[in-house]
Amino acid sequence: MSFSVGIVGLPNSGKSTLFKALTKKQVAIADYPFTTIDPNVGTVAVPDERLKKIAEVVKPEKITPTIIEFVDIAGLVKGAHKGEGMGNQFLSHIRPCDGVIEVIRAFKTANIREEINPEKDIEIIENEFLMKDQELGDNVLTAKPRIYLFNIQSDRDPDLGTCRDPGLCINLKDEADMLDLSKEEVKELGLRSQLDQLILACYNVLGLITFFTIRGEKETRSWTLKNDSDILEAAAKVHTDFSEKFIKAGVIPWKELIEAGSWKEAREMGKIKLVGKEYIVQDGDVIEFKI
Ligand SMILES: Nc1nc2c(ncn2[C@@H]2O[C@H](COP(=O)(O)OP(=O)(O)O)[C@@H](O)[C@H]2O)c(=O)[nH]1
Ligand SMILES: [Mg+2]
Repeated sequence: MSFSVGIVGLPNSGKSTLFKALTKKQVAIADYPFTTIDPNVGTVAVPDERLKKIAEVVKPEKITPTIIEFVDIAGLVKGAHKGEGMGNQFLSHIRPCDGVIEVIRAFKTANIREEINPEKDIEIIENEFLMKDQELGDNVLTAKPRIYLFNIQSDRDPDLGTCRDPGLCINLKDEADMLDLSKEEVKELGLRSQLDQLILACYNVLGLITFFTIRGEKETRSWTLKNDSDILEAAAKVHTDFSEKFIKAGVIPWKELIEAGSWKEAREMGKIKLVGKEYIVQDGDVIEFKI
């Protein structure tokens, strides 16, 4: 199971623009056979320099990045909790998500004449969450970790307020336009995508960490885990056999592996720590399960 982030916001805030830009990063579905094939769900590779650096040392045939899912959730309007617009349908789409990105319109267009008011838009969204939670007597929606994405225009209007924390100011139109340009053109125009930063911000706000596995020279892979998980939970991510028949695991921080130059050398230098099932996995651990 991968972690998922719902993209919510009022109509025309830029949700689908963001979704389209993010899913350009879509990875081959074959590696993730359990991913649902749904046009509103996109599987996105989590950018990680560490994976690249480990692969430079290990030289595997295949590098597989861990993923995070984004869901384009349409239909949030004022009164959705009472059934306005797509009403309850949209709220049920948010429920299974681990967190949400609130896309807030902070750009002007000729065809959108209403006043732009990011703070008011946030209030409407949060109020819909709150009303729904109160109605159902739980706190499912208001308790979701969130990121505020202020969809700004290049010549940012200072009256539109500053971004909220945790959040980012991104020009989604630029992000979408960048998709049609070559790498060289993007560089020439001095553009810089902030999508990687957004993906990592989601990772942080959801309290996720990454660990790595090396399968000989076959495959080097990154995996996502909740912060504070023990090694059995990490093992279960990789293979049920690894958790059910777990005996111990060899663990080394990714940087030490790079410094050693190879797994073999790291072992000879005594850098690979043998751990039992109580071990709490640390962000950046490279793990070899022994069964
Ligand atoms: N000027 C400008 N227009 C945008 C921006 N983001 C989205 N739009 C436009 O706003 C409209 C709605 O965008 P869309 O992503 O479909 O919004 P959604 O309803 O939230 O899914 C489209 O016509 C987009 O081209 C932006 O950053 N700047
Ligand atoms: Mg849309």
